[in-house]
Amino acid sequence: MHDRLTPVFEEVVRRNPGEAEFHQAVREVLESLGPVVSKHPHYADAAIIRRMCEPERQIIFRVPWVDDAGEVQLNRGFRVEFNSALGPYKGGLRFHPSVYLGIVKFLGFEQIFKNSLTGMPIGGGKGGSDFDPKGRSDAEVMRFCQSFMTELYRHIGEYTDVPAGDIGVGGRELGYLFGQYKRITNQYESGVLTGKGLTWGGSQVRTEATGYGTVFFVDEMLKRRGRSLDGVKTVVSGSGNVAIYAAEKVYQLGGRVIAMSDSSGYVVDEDGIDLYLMKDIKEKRRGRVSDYVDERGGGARLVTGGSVWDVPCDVALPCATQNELTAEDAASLIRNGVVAVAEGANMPCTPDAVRAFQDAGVAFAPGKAANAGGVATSALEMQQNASRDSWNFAYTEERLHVIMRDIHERCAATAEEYGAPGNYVVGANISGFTKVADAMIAFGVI
Ligand code: NDP
Ligand code: 2IT
Repeated sequence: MHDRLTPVFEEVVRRNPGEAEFHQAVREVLESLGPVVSKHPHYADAAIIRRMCEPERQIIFRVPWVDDAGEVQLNRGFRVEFNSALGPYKGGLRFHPSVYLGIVKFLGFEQIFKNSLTGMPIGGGKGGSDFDPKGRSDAEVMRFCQSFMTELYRHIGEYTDVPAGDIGVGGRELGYLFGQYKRITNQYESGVLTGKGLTWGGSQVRTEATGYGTVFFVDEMLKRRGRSLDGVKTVVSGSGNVAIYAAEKVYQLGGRVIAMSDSSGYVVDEDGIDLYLMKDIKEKRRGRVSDYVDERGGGARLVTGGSVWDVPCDVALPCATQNELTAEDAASLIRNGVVAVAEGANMPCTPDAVRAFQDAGVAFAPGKAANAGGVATSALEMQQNASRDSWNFAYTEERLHVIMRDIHERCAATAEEYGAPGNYVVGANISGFTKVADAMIAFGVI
């Protein structure tokens, strides 16, 4: 790490004890910024980078709610408003039992650079709760969401902070959240949330955007290497929103998805995962990948224990959660001849896994570039809401495609400019950083 950045990192660790994921995300960015600080030392002045590592505002609140048995349940809610240099805070809400301040801060920090990379006017933020929607009835999820929004509403707004979905927060949750916001404020403020339903202000392609965008990015990386997705064997981890639409776009571009997973195990189907069935199980019935194997029959098999990354493939798309792909997994993917890896999830590869891919010459796309299509399409949703317009699917998808090509181009060109050709991590971090830093410098000390 550059010697002007080491003290910044040490301060982050000291001031944010016990937040391992946040430290990991900050370290990765700071390790990339050496060349930019050497070339343009003013970026290390005026505590710009120190300020960037300190959230502008952090909100933690109590979320009490009543379960179906009439018992009072208690969860903790978070919203970290990290950086508003480029626009209103923007980023999803995650509902998962593992959520604590360190997870929300790592996600919020990543979001600053990701949102900058999209080229859209959006700052960075993230929120969520340790609430676990699994096994809860619709009525319980509704009561939880209403209680969560009863506090959150005073902190958000079209021009202030615009949440969306993430793990455990999809169309159902956003509906309950928007309904409660609308009721409390007595305003139909469409631009306050994104990922809304298509009949109440949502955008075409937002549901598909993160997964589609990730695969558009892979397509660009492969093109650079004179290859395409045609006939390519792909493994996708997870089977949620990002995973399902990454798989769908792989099929549309001629590839085949042979394995997917959830937290209970993974399914291998060498004939190609039947996405119609997987969607029905995951999106409609909220089932498990084991249901897929039971219903699909044929050669599909379920593996519990072990790692989905043991399945040989050409392209690997980690689309579940942070640190799900370790150095050991990277070694087995490399041994099996993987050509490209793109992070559909946020920080799914551990730092030593990333290094292993780069050392082995595997094309590696970091989440803040590869999965930026989701938030970029959220910004397109905000645009449509602001102009009271709604665009069709083909037009919106083309906008997403152009944005992903631009992000790829910007990362590749920046990596080249700073002496790290082909290193998309360096390219994404430097390119995302300079735009935010320039705005912060323009604003003075705030
Ligand atoms: P979903 O809740 O729709 O799906 C999450 C998937 O990951 C599920 O299959 C889930 O399995 C699995 N998973 C979650 N946590 C764990 C865990 N601790 N261990 C093993 N498996 C786990 O979430 P999304 O698809 O929206 O999000 C997936 C990733 O993509 C996250 O990292 C998110 O931050 C990132 N992302 C999402 C965007 C979006 O627009 N939704 C945009 C950009 C990034 P199970 O059901 O068994 O828990
Ligand atoms: O991690 C992410 O970029 C998201 N969960 C999407 C955020 C958004 O505001 O659409």
